[in-house]
Amino acid sequence: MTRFASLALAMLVSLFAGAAPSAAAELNLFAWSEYIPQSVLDGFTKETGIEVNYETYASNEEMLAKLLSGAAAYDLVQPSEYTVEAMIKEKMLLKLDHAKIPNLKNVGKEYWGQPHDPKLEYSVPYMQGTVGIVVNTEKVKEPITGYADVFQEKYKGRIVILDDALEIVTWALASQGLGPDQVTKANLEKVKPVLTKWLPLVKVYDSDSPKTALLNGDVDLGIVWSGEAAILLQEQPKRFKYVLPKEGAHMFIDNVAIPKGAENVDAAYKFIDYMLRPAVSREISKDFPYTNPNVEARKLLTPEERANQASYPTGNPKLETFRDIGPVAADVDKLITDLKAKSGS
Ligand code: N2P
Repeated sequence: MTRFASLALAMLVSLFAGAAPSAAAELNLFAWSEYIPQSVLDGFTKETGIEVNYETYASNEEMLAKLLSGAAAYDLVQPSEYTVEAMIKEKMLLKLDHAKIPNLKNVGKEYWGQPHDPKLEYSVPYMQGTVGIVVNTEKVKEPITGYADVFQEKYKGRIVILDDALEIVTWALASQGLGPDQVTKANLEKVKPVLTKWLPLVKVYDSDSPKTALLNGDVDLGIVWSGEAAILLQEQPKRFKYVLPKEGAHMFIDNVAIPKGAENVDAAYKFIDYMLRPAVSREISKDFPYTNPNVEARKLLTPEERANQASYPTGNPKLETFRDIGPVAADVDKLITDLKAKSGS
């Protein structure tokens, strides 16, 4: 071979060697905001060479709408239990090959047998948590034990809540003795007057980082994700308290799942197994202190982390997961959108 020919051959080889892996080596991840540490994504890329394209959302409904619009193709999404149930029904999720997820064995046995996906055939638990009340005890001296205690006229303009229509509706239902499995059109009419009183009291709607308004002192009370509360308790334990409402609270199980039509299925499996490694899962808990479903990762937490009442509540709180509510979801959304518009938010 001439020197020129061998040079040309070497260039061709390097071109293909460079082109082939980069074409396959990516993962399009669509996940909740404030939920996956950048260090975990970087660690995954460093080890596998797979680039992660990371987009975030702030509600299950937002994720579903984007997926259904077909505006983008994702390889991995992060639905909560009730949305997993809906996506399975709509045949939107790929059936998982457990042989490709050896670290699935680290998931605690209480996460198997759940109604939304009893055999974890379509989804793998990522984090569990609750939706509860945070109180700034320096500013609020009266006892706060439930939703009705939060939404009082005297706290007007001092409240942050999640920007999540279904969560909000279930609080109003609970205040009327109705459970999250009773989201019907008739019951929405029933709680409309309650919500009409409640929503004008709210100062901030924030599902991304509701802890921020509390930390800054912009508000004194909040109804937030437990992991957000756990950070407040960790940073300022004397100032903040986490209360699980006596009427009952949502216990969510957030999962990862591969949507049908995903282009990088192997990369998705690799990520699922990677995030289930005890050390990696432990790293996630450090930044986002939700309830970790990974029993091996839990063993790596510090006693302080395990004692955090927002992450690992003790006692016997009334906690319920949500079920798929079907088409009434659109009514839930409209009710809250309309009431928010009326109350000027
Ligand atoms: C993370 C939100 C987590 C929980 N920012 C919602 N299910």
